[in-house]
Amino acid sequence: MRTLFFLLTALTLHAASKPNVLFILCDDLRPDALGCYGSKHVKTPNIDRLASEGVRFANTFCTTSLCSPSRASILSGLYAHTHGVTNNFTEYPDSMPSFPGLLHEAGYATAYFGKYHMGENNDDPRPGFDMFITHKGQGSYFDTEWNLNGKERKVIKGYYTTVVTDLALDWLKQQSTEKPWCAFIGQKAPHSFYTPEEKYAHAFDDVRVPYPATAFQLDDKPAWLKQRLHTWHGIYGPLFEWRKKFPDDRPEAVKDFENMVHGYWGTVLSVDDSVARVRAWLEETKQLDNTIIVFMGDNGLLEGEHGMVDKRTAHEPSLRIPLVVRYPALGAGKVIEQQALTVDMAPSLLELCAAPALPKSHGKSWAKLVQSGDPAWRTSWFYHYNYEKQFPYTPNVRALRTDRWKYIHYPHGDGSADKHLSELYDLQADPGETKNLIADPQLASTITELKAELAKLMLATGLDAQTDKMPLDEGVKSELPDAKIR
Ligand SMILES: [Ca+2]
Repeated sequence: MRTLFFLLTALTLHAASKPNVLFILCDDLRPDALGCYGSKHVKTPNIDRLASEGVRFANTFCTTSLCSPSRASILSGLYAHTHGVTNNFTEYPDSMPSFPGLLHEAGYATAYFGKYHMGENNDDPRPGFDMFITHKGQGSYFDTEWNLNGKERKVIKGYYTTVVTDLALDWLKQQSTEKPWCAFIGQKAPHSFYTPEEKYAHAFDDVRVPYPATAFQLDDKPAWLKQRLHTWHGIYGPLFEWRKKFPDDRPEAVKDFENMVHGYWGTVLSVDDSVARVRAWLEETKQLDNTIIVFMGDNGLLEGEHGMVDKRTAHEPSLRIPLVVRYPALGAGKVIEQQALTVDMAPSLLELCAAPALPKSHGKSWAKLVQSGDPAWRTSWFYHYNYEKQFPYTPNVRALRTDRWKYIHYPHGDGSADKHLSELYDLQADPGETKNLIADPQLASTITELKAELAKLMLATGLDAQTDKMPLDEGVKSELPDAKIR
């Protein structure tokens, strides 16, 4: 009898110990737009609290700095060339395993609310989710038209960040405490075009925002950076409509840039309010400590650095994403300095949920790294991005980032020699990437080693000179992208 009692208790504990997963995925969020990553101006006490009660990854990166490819890497644990979502117009393949799909098979209730953005014009429910509420394309900060799990399409009045939180809470409140759940809140914020809630529209009026110093230090950089200055992705361009007449390189036109950054920050304040609401609900329902709360961005964002806005390049602001995980089993108040990647998310969450692993993953679970340290953790990784005809402002990019060095080169796309200057930065001495060391003769052997490491890491994911396909680089162009896909 006593044995049976212990057995039943153990089984009950085991069932109860399956954690829930609340995955809050922001869009184009820079770490430094959060208090816990050092923002002087943007107050995010609720996100900061997740960090102080959990784990803050200080050095997390996307492997492709573009919405859809990066989102697919988060779900699949794979680089873009393997999951196949190499641009913003490709659907996540139905047959491709994903961590929410595997959690669903393992008995989780699964749901997605908000911006999904794989398959530009498809707002239908996707396989692997019991509930799926999204919209076409980017959605709108106000009055988005939602597809409610394939049953109904309707405009819900109000601010996106509030509405998506309402939708998620409605579903969460219907879930049984007997069955674990995995829910995504896909925030639109702070993606362009940055429109804060009215109450936050003037939150930063007193903060002056100059162009970063690096915008004026382009002489040792490849020439395409200067060519980009006046385009859609340069600081003298339209700035996501914050500048009405462009290009404008007059010093006083920095006011448009400042207004743009204020707008971006303003949208983040509403995300912090959303985090407060879901956290309060988890606390009320006594699920807070049995829920893995992930707060993450999908890709980085340039905000004037090197004269650029938006993303795609291999420079630090384009690569860096915030990652905060609150789950008591991982410990509290920890800061992880090692380099973590988007492709680590799926294997990590599957391990923490004791679910079957992905059949294939380019990432690695950081559970051990966080809990007890992992001497075998990576010290280098590679980044890649393919030139887009729709956004002709960034060349093909292949780059290596080690704990100390970053090497970037720009293949032409037809196997011929590179036509753009490469870049080399000593990130320890120069974290802002102000001095391109590629021509330093004393570093010739270092460059040789870095090239070899890049080739080795790429080969480990199946990429070599023959298999690494990419479009032909047609150069930086001045025309604006199609209005429908901006
Ligand atoms: Ca994005």
